[in-house]
Amino acid sequence: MSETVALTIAEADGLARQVLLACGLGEDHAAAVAQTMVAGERDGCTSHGLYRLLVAANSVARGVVVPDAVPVVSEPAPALVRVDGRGGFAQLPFQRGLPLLVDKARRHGIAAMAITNAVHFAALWPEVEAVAAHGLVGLAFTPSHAWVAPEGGTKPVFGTNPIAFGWPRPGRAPFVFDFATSAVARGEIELHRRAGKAIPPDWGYDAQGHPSTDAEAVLAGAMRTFGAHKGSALAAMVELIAGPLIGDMTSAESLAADGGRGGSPIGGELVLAIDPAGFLGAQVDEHLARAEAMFTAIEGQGARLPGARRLAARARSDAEGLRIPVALHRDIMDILERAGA
Ligand code: NDP
Ligand code: PYC
Repeated sequence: MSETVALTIAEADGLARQVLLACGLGEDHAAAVAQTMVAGERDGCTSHGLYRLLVAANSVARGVVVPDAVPVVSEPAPALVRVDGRGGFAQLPFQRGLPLLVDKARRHGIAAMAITNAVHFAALWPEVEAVAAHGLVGLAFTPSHAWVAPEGGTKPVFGTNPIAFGWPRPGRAPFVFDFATSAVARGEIELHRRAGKAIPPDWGYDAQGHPSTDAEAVLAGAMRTFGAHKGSALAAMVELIAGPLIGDMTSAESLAADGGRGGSPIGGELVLAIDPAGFLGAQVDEHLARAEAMFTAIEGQGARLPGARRLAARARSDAEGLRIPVALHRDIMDILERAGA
């Protein structure tokens, strides 16, 4: 018997929307949230793909997220955009704020958007990719829940706090990386737990502060930062610039606000957009062409660019469609059944 279920990308999008609508999301939220989950599945980012339907349904059921929130866009300063997510998922606020962010980056050379009061369950690369699609350099940061110990400690302080970067490349997909500042995304540990698989010993500690290969024990203990003190410093930076700097919660505050409900992180996200033409004017093409030499030097020695695996997975999914584990498909269909849809 096959252990996967085949779906076309259109079927996956339809299923994701149906589930999200059944959970009570408004049409516009369901469309935006489905888009990011299906993009994750399509690009082989399974920890932030259709698995996130289970996570989103849980956040709605536990009252963590406002399913039909109407985001409010404002302009606190000429180069700044603020989008108050009003407690809803972060995807729609991002979509609502993006046109103004792009416009301000073009006008001022650089602009920033703070999304506040939103629930975050997703990968950040779709957002910097969307910024780069406008020919702009993009950076995005968000805290999560306090699950990660600082280097040298064993008790959680930081979130998994991803950093994403997008660089537009003439005539081809942008250069994009996106990683948690923890050794691995928590979603990856959750997938190991679902599959009953051990995790590497350097991903985290059990509740007693001992390195552990038991996914469940690390989820209940503390994750580790990537790159020792360097990841720890970057995680602290994300806490600050996507927390207090924009008037929103730290990961510790987000976990406290969750109050044991087990929902996705609540809080803020900072998105920066830089227009290369701001510094370079008419010489922008010449300098973007120089940047290509760096990519050639990386790939020319057989090293791969971040994003290359994802884009290869995208091409494969576009040609062959998607395959998801039977157990995941069953759990997704269970949500529909429970909702009576
Ligand atoms: P990975 O460690 O899997 O990948 C991180 C980045 O490194 C990707 O851009 C990846 O490119 C690149 N990469 C991986 N291996 C190589 C290699 N050998 N050579 C060059 N580049 C490489 O990601 P994480 O587990 O850290 O994070 C996964 C996702 O989880 C991210 O999308 C992140 O946004 C999300 N997340 C979201 C959070 C939230 O609060 N919303 C919190 C934490 C994580 P490629 O994709 O091509 O492999
Ligand atoms: O995988 O660490 C994670 C995560 C947190 C919020 C969304 N994804």
